Amino acid sequence: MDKLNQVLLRDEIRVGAALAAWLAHGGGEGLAKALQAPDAVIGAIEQADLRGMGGAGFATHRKWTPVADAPPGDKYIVCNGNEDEPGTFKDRFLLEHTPHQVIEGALIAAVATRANHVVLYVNPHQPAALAALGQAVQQWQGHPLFAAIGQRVGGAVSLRVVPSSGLYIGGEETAVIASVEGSFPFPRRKPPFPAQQGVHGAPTVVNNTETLAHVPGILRHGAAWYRGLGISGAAGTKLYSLSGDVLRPGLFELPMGTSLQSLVFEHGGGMLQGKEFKAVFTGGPSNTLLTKRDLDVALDFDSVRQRESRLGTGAMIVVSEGTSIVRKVAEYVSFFAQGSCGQCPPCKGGTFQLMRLLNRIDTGRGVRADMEALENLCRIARGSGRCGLIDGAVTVVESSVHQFRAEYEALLTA
Ligand code: L3W
Repeated sequence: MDKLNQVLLRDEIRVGAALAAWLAHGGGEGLAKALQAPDAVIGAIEQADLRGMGGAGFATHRKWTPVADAPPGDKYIVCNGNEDEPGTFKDRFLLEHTPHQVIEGALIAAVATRANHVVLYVNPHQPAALAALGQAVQQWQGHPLFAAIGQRVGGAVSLRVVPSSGLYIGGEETAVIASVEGSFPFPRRKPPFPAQQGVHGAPTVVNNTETLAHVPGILRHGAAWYRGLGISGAAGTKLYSLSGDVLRPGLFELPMGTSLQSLVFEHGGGMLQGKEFKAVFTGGPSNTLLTKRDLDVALDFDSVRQRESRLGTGAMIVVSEGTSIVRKVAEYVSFFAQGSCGQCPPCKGGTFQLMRLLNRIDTGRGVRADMEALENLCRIARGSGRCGLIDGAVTVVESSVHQFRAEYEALLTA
């Protein structure tokens, strides 16, 4: 791996809960700079072109600005560490190995927006992350830099860890807000966006863990430095969770815009012996599949969108020729069906029916009418939920039917 391009995962900053070690390797400098010029922080984040790394790729400064502009009062920064979708394992790594980087990013967001509550929302199925973060929080609370944030914000700042319910849906941002308020993680419709009405109705930034981990480096080294880390106009670096039929699966921090070809065949070591590349489910996995003709695509938000897919969380699940696409899609739709919160009947019933039809076809019990029902269901189910869960399930089904129809047809008995 090209160490020069590693920013988040440098060996020397994988210090676990040791704040002194983080500070000894440049940690804290970004926060100190933010405290010196708090009103310049959001401009730096905009110039850096930092985007949301949890799936949507939404411009981070556009989330921070309305919170900063809101009248004084309670405001929240929530670090979303629920990470529970298949094939994504980046946030857990950050929280376990470099929790101070994430916390410093969240504290810089608090300085920029004058937020007086910082919540680190973590999946309890990741106990090592939870433990590291808990210890790290205690160390920050005793540090003068933390005390200085109170002066900017105009009062005491709370910094706490909130374990999530561990449910997949608890990672959807409005469900995050409900969880932090102590309620069941039911998503709600947007708008209002969290920036307008979040935790207890207060303006709230909900950022993915990786997004916040990029922030200290941007403040420390500058926006131009960060932008320069990317390839062909894409900014910064990205954590790619690579899994499936590759020789070296794992977590890779690479320049944003690295090609799929390079991720799979250079960094991932290529396909397992005797296997041929077939397709990639991108994080996660709720998007249009990438196939052989997409190997040249630059893995950044805009380039992947041009191929009518999405970079998502940066998860890349590689499958080889000989793997049944129908089986894989049935597995993922089953995951979504189990993860549906049940609040919207078309989502709960729709994902269940998609799963049932896919399982019939996959196990050789499907007939042409099942295929028609599957496609009809996709058409009527899209957009029928409060959140994007049903849309993700529909997207992966529709994409697989479009790109691998022959596989479905070959399984039909009549
Ligand atoms: C302020 C405005 N904020 C939009 C914010 C909005 C949100 C972000 C993007 O789905 C994707 C989804 C999953 N003022 C705003 C504004 N915003 N307009 O921008 O919005 P949206 O609705 O596109 O995003 P989303 O609903 O957060 C995120 C994909 O991520 N995904 C999901 C992973 C799920 C988990 C889990 O644990 N449950 O991680 C993975 O790729 O499919 O496409 O923040 O508030 N005018």
